[in-house]
Amino acid sequence: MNELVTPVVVGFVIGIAFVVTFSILPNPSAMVTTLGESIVGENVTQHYTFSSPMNLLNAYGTGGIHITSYGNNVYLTWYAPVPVNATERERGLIASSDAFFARSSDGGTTFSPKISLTNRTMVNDPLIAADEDSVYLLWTATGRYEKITDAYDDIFFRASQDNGATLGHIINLSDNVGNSQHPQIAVSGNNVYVVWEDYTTAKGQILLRTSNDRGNTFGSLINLSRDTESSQAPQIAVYNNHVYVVWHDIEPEDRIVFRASNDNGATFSKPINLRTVHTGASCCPKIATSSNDVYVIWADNELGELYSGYYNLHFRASHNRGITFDHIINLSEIARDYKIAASGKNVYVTWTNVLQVNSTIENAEAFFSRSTDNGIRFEKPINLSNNEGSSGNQQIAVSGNKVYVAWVDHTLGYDEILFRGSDDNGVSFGRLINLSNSTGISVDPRIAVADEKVYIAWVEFGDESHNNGIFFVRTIN
Ligand SMILES: [Ca+2]
Ligand SMILES: [Ca+2]
Ligand SMILES: [Ca+2]
Repeated sequence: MNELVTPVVVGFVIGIAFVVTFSILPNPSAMVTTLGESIVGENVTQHYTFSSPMNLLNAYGTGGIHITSYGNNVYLTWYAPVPVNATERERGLIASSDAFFARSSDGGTTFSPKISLTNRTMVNDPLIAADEDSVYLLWTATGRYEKITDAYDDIFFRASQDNGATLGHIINLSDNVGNSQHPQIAVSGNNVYVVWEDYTTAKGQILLRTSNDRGNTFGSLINLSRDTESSQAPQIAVYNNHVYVVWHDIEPEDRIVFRASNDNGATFSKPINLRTVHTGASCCPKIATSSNDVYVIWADNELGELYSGYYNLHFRASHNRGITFDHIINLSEIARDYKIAASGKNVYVTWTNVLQVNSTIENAEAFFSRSTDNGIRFEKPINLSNNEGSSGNQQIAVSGNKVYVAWVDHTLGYDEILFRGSDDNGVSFGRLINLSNSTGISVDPRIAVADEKVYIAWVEFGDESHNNGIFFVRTIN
């Protein structure tokens, strides 16, 4: 689901990677004031200053970027098209892609050259997580195959124990006949959890593998779903030894299914269906946890399908580690593209509120709402964007009392990455900041936070103002 409000080039373009020397080009004259006349929830005492955008990779067709940070280290992964080699051509492949990794050990001032993560083909969905000196990388690619017609996706994993300086061997976590897709990763101490949807049987299954030694070895497969039901879109959250997994069952009816483990993923509770209505469609849960509390949001359209993009954003909280959940809170009736984060007793949700101007034009807005009582009540939402163009694809990051939201905005007539930060737990936000300032298409923002620093990366489809690439900014004092 997760529709973007912006055009995105999808697929593998057999690319010509232009090698261009790095440069910061002058910004076009995009005045911040044209992005929103009335800044809602503005607190002018809050200032955020970012470095000029740095192009980490002058290349076309990159996507799927993810960023994370720990201490002074910043880690980035993405996929990009690569030429088909002789073996692949022999096997019937006409396009291929690889996953890449780059790191900074100086707070995002400089980055290492990119390295290829795999010799597999058709790489997709790279993900990254970091904890202390460990870095975990995950991606989807073709498993063993003779001809592309008998190729199936598997989930691959690779760890570093030295801040990304060297990477360990590649582990194929699924290694089965049938597509293994849409992985998610969560980390707590020495424990690493990888969950994905798997089509080894006719129906989608939610599979989990756990490592208790920082990704050196993994335990056996656990099937969290039931063979008779088709399941997809798993999400995972961990807190100490508690592991929470939620997913979407599409058969025999739409359900949002939750299971909890209190023993580092060794055993799981019985499935709970969080969805209490039994008509219409639902989709795409997101999960967050803090201490004993677990929070889940998802899309619900009791009246029909979700194609319209108009649906309820439903929320439920558990205060006892997922044993029971409070009743449903309806956060919005015109939401899409939602995210959730938690810190202490606070829960933060951001989503796109869809406001249709006419049949072809919509003005979507980036909304934000918070709860300060573990999700029992939510405050009146703040319209973070409050401007005339489409605003959406928000990302949120939280650190202590800081809340950061970035999104894609089309108000200027081209896509820009906008940012607002809060240093008072989301009570108020500083001014809008245009991070990209380019007439080219700027999409897919990703935020990482560590040691009071904010790092944001996005994909740029360049024009005369900027080159193509993955662009990166960091907060500076
Ligand atoms: Ca597979
Ligand atoms: Ca807007
Ligand atoms: Ca732009």
